[in-house]
Amino acid sequence: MNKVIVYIGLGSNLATPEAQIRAARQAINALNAAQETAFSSLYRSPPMGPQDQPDYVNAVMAVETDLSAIELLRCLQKIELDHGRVRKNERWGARTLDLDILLYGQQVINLPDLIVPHYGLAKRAFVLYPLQEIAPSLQLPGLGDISALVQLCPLDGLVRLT
Ligand code: A4P
Ligand code: MG
Repeated sequence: MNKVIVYIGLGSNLATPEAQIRAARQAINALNAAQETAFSSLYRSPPMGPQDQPDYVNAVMAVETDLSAIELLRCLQKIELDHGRVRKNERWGARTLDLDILLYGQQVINLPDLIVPHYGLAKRAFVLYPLQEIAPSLQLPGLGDISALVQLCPLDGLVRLT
């Protein structure tokens, strides 16, 4: 099967977020079927959604994989659960680990369980800025140039961590 470059958004705002992001990176690399090709800096930002929760730490990772998009989603969901993620009913509530498939090659996917490009991608500073850091000339299917999207997106308090 052909290899595809996939961009994964990582986010955490509980239980030492930086450590959660690092552990998730290791767990993704431990999947035999996915090899890291790039990893952004870590970024901190105030919560989007309910404000009574801690700041988030986010990053974006590129991997090369021959897993299908759904197979990869199942692997990422298992990693979320292995890292103490508890799914609650509250939308956008605090979480130890959130792994989103941002882009799967140039494919547009509309399945009940999987929408790619990720629906929030074009409006979220905590996704666009780290994505641009590792893929400065990326074209997003249906959305255009990464640099044009970044220009339209205010930082909203996003800070790059060293
Ligand atoms: N799903 C559909 N498409 C995808 C995709 N491309 N990647 C489905 C991953 N999952 C996808 O996800 C809900 C369902 O989305 C899954 O069952 C999957 O089949 P979830 O992780 O259970 O729920 P969620 O993450 O709480 O919901 P949602 O709406 O995806 O939340 P978001 O959009 O991930 O936002 N503020 C800051 N500063 N930084 C953050 O990272 N994150 C969130 C969560 C809120 N506020 C934030 C941040
Ligand atoms: Mg999610």
